[in-house]
Amino acid sequence: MDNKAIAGILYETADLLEIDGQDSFRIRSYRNAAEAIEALPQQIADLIPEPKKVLEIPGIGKGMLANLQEIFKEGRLSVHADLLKKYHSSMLDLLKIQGLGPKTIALIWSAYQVSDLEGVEKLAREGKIRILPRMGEKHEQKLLKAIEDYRRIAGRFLLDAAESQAEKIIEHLRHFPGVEKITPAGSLRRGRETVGDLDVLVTGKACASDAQREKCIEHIVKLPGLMEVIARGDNKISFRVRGGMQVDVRLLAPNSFGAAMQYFTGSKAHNVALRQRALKMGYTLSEYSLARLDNEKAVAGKTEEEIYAKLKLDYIPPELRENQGEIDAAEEHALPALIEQSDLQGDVHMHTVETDGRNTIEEMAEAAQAHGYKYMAITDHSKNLAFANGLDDKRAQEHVKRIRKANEKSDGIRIFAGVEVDILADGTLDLSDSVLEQMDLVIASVHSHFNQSAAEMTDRLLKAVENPNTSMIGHPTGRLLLRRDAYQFDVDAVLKVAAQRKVAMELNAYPDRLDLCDRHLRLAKQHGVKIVINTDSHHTSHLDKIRYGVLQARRAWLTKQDVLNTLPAEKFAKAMRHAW
Ligand code: DGT
Ligand code: CA
Ligand code: CA
Ligand code: ZN
Repeated sequence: MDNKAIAGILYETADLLEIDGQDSFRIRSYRNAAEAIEALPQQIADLIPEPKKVLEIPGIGKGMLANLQEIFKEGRLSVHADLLKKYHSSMLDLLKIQGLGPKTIALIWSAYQVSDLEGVEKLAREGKIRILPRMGEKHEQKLLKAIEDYRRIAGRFLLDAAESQAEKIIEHLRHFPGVEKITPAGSLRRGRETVGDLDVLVTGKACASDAQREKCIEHIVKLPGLMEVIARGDNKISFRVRGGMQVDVRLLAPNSFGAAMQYFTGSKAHNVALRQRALKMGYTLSEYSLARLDNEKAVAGKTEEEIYAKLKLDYIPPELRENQGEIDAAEEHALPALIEQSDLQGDVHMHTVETDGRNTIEEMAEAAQAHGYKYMAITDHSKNLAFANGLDDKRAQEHVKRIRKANEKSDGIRIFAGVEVDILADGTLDLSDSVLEQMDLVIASVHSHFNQSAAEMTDRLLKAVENPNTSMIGHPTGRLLLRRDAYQFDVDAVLKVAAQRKVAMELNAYPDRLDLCDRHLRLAKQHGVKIVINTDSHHTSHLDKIRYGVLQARRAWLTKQDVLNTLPAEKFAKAMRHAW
């Protein structure tokens, strides 16, 4: 057992002791030991034969030494096993719910002998939590909300985290002899806003025989950061990496690589619909091939393209594979020409050192130019965002002058002067109209009072949309992925007025926002509202994040025509003044 596993047992024991109502000194001793062992440079297993050395580790006394000896001798810790018998391992999941501490869990246990998430949720829905001592209806509602949040968030990761993990795996495998292709599949390839587990497909000679795959898997196990192997088969390995992400790697023969790509890219709903179509046409579609039903002969499998073609469909880009009408559209040759990153001519939401950015106007301009953009905009914060050192009227005007000067000096990129102005609680904007009028573009954003009622928030946003200086609404729903829900408002009503007023909606590409989301973007398009894809960069390195925005735009079926910052500079400037 490695240090990580030992620490895990000790942490769990501490949690279970707490649920059991044991004294805090004892609980603390398990946590301290777990922390010490986690941080140890050498393996505790190597020290066990020399108990003196173990006792030298700060946080480990005689009692804990005995525990460790027991773990190594018996492969288990009896305190831990007994507690798990008394309660249930599902109790440990309950601890991850916000607002559910060991005391409450113990209380629920003693009243109902319930220890799992579903059970607690059921009790709360039946009103059985509120009647417990020190509880109440409000507490119960909060608990239900926390369970819901936990379900949605638990075990999911932001797109950029999944992508960088995929890159590490690619880097690790790239030079392994016989590996020819390594490709992420699953939700990452579809560009979903968050990723559950990471699916990676590998092919080449290294995957041709059992013996070769075995060797390749041996190499994969040495991936830096791999914490725990979950399952290992002859053409698949699942493991967990530091930070908790699960990765499924599959090794595939080259002649079925396309079928595997198609299958493991998903989505499940798309695959089910596609398989039904195949059956109707006399084929069977699997992760190995598209084959004839009558004689089982494979007719396609090497590439995805040939599979879709055999099914008499245009090629369906991964971002559209959600069973949202893409199969019918592909049959009718009616798939949209999805926007591409190279269509974008500028990025028009970025901050500088004048407020909470890390770089100067000139540095941001240089970076944007290196990105190949024809134009950009500096859009610093307004004064309501005090912690960001937001601009008041006077500073905003001085800043505009600086931006204009930088624009005159710059060669090859046009720098628009803009601002990201706060939409105050009452819907008015945080800078004077006379100042806003001097800007080339105004992004109006909500950064405060997120808890207004849906009706208030709708009015607030409508008022901002109706301000003649507003060019677009920034990160329109305010959500922070895996952290904070969108504020509540009537999206339809706001989009309707935005279409009339020709006010654009931002697609904030930052991977923890992706706001508007794919669903709302599609709705915006139906309403005739145009989109601007921005990074909201606070550093030159953030400009790269634009690709996550492009992915979401593609998932929403958007084309170049739906996105204003594909326009040349002059036309774009007019669009920011409600002329598109
Ligand atoms: P995630 O991991 O929750 O972000 O979402 P996915 O889409 O990556 O889902 P995952 O990892 O469970 O499976 C990867 C792909 O494999 C999925 O998109 C479609 C395919 N797949 C998995 N299970 C099934 C299944 O039971 N039936 C079919 N048709 N396809 C499946
Ligand atoms: Ca997955
Ligand atoms: Ca998976
Ligand atoms: Zn903002």
